[in-house]
Amino acid sequence: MTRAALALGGNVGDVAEAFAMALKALAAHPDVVLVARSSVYRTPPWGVTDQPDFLNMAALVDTQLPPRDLLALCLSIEREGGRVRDLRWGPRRIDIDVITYGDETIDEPDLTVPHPRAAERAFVLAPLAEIAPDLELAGTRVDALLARVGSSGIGRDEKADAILTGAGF
Ligand code: A4P
Ligand code: MG
Repeated sequence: MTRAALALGGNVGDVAEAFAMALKALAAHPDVVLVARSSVYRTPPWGVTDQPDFLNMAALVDTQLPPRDLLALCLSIEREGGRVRDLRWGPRRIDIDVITYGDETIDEPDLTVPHPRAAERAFVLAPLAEIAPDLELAGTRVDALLARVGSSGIGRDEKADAILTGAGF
């Protein structure tokens, strides 16, 4: 079993419901154990800033799936979540990124792990610091990276969180 960190985000439609659906799909997979989930955070849009706030969260899974199969699972869950791929960094209902896969470094055309932009993104680091503060990205702990980038404008979304709790997560 390998422990992997996943980051979930979305800003279109009922994102909390999409998160619940995604956690359910992960937990239901025979080769995936859902170990932990963070709270849900409301975050200002990064990249393309002229779009609605995002909801973001993180999850830890233990899995027997090789990294590419874990990515394929995440992408298939994204598709079920109603995501339409169009504008890079643009609006979407749900996006699932593989942030780490054990301590493996993967550099392939369609899979880069650790996720190359995670270390500079508070919307990834804040949820991750809640459930895995000692996880390291490029040799630096997630909580230290979060302290570096700051978390202004980011707060927990109690209503979205309650939807996940209500769904049994
Ligand atoms: N890919 C390669 N490595 C990975 C990995 N480690 N995890 C490939 C997931 N996917 C990986 O992804 C395109 C391809 O990247 C995938 O098919 C996979 O083969 P994508 O999700 O379509 O690309 P993207 O999401 O448009 O671009 P990028 O740079 O991955 O953006 P992010 O990181 O997904 O950012 N602001 C806030 N506040 N919160 C957000 O969640 N998200 C984005 C999108 C922008 N701004 C945001 C947020
Ligand atoms: Mg992505």
